[in-house]
Amino acid sequence: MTDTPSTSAGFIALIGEPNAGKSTLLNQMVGAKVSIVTHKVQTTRARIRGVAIEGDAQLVFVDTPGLFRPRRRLDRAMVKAAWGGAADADVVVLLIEAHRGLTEGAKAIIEGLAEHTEGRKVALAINKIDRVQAERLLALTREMNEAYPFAETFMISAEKGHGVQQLREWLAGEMPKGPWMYPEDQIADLPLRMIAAEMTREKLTLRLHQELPYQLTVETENWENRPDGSARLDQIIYVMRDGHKGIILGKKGETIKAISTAARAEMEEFLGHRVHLFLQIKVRPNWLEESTRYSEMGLNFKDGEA
Ligand SMILES: Nc1nc2c(ncn2[C@@H]2O[C@H](COP(=O)(O)OP(=O)(O)OP(=O)(O)O)[C@@H](O)[C@H]2O)c(=O)[nH]1
Ligand SMILES: [Mg+2]
Repeated sequence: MTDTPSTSAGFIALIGEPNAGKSTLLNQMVGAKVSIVTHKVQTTRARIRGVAIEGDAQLVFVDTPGLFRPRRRLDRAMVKAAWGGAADADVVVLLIEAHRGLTEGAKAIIEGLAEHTEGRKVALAINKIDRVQAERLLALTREMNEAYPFAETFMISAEKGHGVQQLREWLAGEMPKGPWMYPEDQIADLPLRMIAAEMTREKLTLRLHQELPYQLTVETENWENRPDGSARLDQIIYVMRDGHKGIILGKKGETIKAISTAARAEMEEFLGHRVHLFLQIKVRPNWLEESTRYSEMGLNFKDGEA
């Protein structure tokens, strides 16, 4: 007789430059959209956990904000959260974009790996392989492995799902033996009110131009489940300037209406019931320096100190 458990479970941090496809990969692994995705950089702001099961292994994926050179308090807190995710994980997966290769940003991350991962295995995932010729991948694999001793290299398309199963199986084999950390049917570990706020922020980011998405934040202020099975959600969009409010409202309120409709549809799909969504915009010139805003996002305010 042996009391070695048959199950295993562990944390896998997804790290990489902004836009590498970390959130797309998390959603692909979990099989549901728990982390928002846009074509713009710096979409994810905090660590988001998604749970997947492969055989006897429970894989807890930690999506992190992209790693870049931070300027603002918010940026610094995001980068700190990302490296913190790598430090707490059992295995780290570094994502790079196949068509961009070993960029300056990727080099900077590789320089930080040794310090932040302390002997933990780091796998390389070359993502977006659907965008390049196969020949290029071999050369890139060689170049990357000369830059860092990756435990394994995977070529994937997080969006299309190519190569994702191989990565999953390898990760399952790397998980420490032990009991599962979450119930079998749990796919995300972040409060629903935060997921709902993120959904609205995604729609705002997709529709607004230039710097505006980086100058706003969304919070779910009130969530009321109603007897008829629907829910009323009140959310606040914090912006920095009066002018921003006008842009988000749009002509005759058309922009905010479109954003609200799209966000509500996604919430209803995720929650499986009707949602009444009420959005309010508040001008708060200094929200980037308010600690409450950070805790609402799941970030540490102090991490943003220069
Ligand atoms: N062609 C292609 N596009 C992809 C793939 N994976 C992700 N993308 C796209 O890349 C963009 C960025 O994806 P995200 O998942 O938001 O990237 P991220 O690394 O989480 O970005 P941040 O949160 O900003 O750090 C989106 O437009 C995705 O649709 C892929 O395998 N192929
Ligand atoms: Mg992301």
